[in-house]
Amino acid sequence: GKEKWPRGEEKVWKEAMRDLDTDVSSITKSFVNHVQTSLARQPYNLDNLGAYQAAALSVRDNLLVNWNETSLQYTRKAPKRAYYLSLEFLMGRTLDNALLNLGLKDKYADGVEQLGFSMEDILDQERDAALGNGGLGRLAACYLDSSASQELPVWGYGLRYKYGIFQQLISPEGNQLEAPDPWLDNQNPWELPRLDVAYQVRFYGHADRLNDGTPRAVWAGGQEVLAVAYDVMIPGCYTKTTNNLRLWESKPKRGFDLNSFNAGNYEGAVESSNSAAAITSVLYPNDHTTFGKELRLKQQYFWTAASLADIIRRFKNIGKPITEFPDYVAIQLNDTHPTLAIPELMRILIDEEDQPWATAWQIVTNTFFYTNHTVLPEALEKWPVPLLEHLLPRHMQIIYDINLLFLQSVERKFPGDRDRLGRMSLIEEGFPKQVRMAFLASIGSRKVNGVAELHSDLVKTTILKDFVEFEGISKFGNVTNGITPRRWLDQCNPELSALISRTLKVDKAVWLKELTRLEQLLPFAEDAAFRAEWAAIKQRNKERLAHHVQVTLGLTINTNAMFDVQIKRLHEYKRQTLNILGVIHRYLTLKNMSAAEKKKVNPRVVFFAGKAAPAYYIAKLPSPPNHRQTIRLIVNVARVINADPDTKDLLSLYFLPDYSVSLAEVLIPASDISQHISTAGTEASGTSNMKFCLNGGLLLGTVDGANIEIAEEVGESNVFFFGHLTPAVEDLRYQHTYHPVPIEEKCPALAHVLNQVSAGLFGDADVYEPLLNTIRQGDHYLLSDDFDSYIAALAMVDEAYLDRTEWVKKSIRTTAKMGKFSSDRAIMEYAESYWNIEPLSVV
Ligand code: OX2
Repeated sequence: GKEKWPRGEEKVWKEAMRDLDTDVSSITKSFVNHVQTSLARQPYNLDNLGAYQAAALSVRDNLLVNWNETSLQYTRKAPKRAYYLSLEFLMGRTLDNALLNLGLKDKYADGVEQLGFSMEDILDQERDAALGNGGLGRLAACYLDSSASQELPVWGYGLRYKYGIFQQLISPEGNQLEAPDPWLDNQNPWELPRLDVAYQVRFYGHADRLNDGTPRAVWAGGQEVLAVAYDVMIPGCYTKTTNNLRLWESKPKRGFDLNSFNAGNYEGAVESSNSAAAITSVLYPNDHTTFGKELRLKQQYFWTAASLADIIRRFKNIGKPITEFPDYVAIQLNDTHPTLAIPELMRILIDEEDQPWATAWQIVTNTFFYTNHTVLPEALEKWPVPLLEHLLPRHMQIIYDINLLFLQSVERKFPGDRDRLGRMSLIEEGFPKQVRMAFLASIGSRKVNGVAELHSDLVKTTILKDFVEFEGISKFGNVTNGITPRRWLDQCNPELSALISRTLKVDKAVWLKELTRLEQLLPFAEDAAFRAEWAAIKQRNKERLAHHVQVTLGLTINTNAMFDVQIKRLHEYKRQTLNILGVIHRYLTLKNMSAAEKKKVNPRVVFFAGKAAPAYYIAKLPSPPNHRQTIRLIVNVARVINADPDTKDLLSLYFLPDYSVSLAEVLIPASDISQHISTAGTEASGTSNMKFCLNGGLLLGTVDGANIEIAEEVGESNVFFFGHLTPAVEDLRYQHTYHPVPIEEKCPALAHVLNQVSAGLFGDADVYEPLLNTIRQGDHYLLSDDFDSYIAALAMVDEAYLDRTEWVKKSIRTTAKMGKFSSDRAIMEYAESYWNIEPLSVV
């Protein structure tokens, strides 16, 4: 039946509520209107930043109309929804992406030009939203884009950090310096404060079991803080669907803590308001490391508690019994960071909804899904029991109860197997005892997945082996990661996108959402004219990068060289050190060449970018890793090599500071070859490998993570693989420990390179000794085992690049076969095989 219009005259409302007009003159009107009213400025004093703000506010109006309509449809149709809980969303810039997804970029460009601005300058004013460390956070951002583009009812939940990932500065000596990232300093047009959406979150206090025959307890006292919602609009590509990313900000419950204020304790009152605000003040720069820091645990609980309260309130509006919760709600845990959601939902169901334990556990284990992103032991979260007991006493009780019942059921299946009970317990014995979050996430979830085939196999056979044996293999799956082709092709490489649309004779609106259509490019690899266009675009992207480096760093780059790129967080397992030692090897080789030999050498420019863990941070580790020395070595090798007249035309090296999503958008389309050279079995997936290949860059890598699946798609002849395979790694490490062979014997080429560094060829000899010694002794990441095959692979890359026709063919074939790696495919796998949700179209 027809619903009754809620208030006033329907006609008047409806006429005013039309979608916004999007012809160029309406766009300039809206832009100028924001200049005059929202910004209160004049054409006389409007700079690029003001123009960016006006354009953003105007685009945001369009997003809000769609966002509202989408929310209304979700409320009306009450479909099952999925929620993506991630402590990190590495969004980057929004304006360009929003314009492209709305299909309005050309019109806005036209409009702002008429008003005397250039679109490029305007886009360049935006600061990155850098609320993440690396791959895990960027994956979350790609999944939001794909969810909206595939019209799936998916919301993200995260934290609104006042400061994102630190800004990286490099001192003249090559030291990394860190500065705060005040990204919210100039108003953020992409968020909508929802001061009316707020929840109280409790910490500390005491939990008393009722012992009335129910499992209930009362948790009281302690500190209460307020979680306030900020909503970020997530537009789908060529669809009205505009989803929501809800970020929580912490606030004191009252402006002051009145108790202490009344007692005359002014300082204490201010202190407690500070501590509430501190919860969401800064993103932890952890990438693959965990620390038992109270503030981090507070962040995790604050965020999961607020998100669950919000999800439950929305569910209750549907009016269904709580036992039907999993029919309407799926919650994806992005790594173990939100695992406290499991005991928190138990607490709500038992203490507040008065459900029996078994019913509550049934609801919980049908609601959550857990994605593991690493098997590195140092990255697996564990929280000290005393800290949990202090901060979250009720949750600690619940975790003990879950553990007891769980171990009883393990004992029933494997009677008398005490070792197994010890291995599988949620509580690791020791001083202090610790809660193993990956185990809690696994047993509390409906399904568990890894992020690439190899990684998912490793999860099943190593860290969660006992759980597979106990719960059955069908609970454990794989969803290979993906990337959004909107940002990582259409937006960052507009010329290539246009060439693809022309060649496929189909609008990008189609192929960007059906990326396997790129396969139709395959025959064009044989077309010389097409190859010429393809190569010319790569060349212009290299010039665009060179221009960027010229403008930002004042350095001149040889764009006739091969561009060789490694950009990612600095980490021992990612082996940036292998790369720089390879560069030194190349340098030493060039130095020994005759002029005639040099003539045959292809010039190469090597780029590095990436952040290392901050100094104060790694100082707390038992054995600090050497990322920072690696940066220092790269910078100092660059200083020597780039100034050496014997070699500088053939080899140069750059460390680009402050790696970010925006910098990646310039670097990736410019790369001829990129390096993904982790020790086999350590990089769960990698996602930048997919971005480079989608943009026609070739891959030099180990047989690891998603590299393997990329090679399966594009063909092994189009990638450069080297190094030992995963099954060999364990044996090799055993050899290193129990039968060490001196590096001079084992790998003379590497020994020579190390000795040159030790001898001071790049200055500061003693600074690098600890770094070099990790390779000479122990060599946990197997540089000495892989160095020779790495050098051989680099030579094969050189060789292949000499035949430019064949190289361009490889490049085209690579792009053509990357369809699988669209995050649309990945998100549909989650939707269908995990969450059981369906697209809902908003018209
Ligand atoms: C990263 C993994 O290291 C990387 O291989 C993967 O592609 C990415 O997550 C997205 O799945 N923190 N970051 C990661 O794992 C952890 C833990």
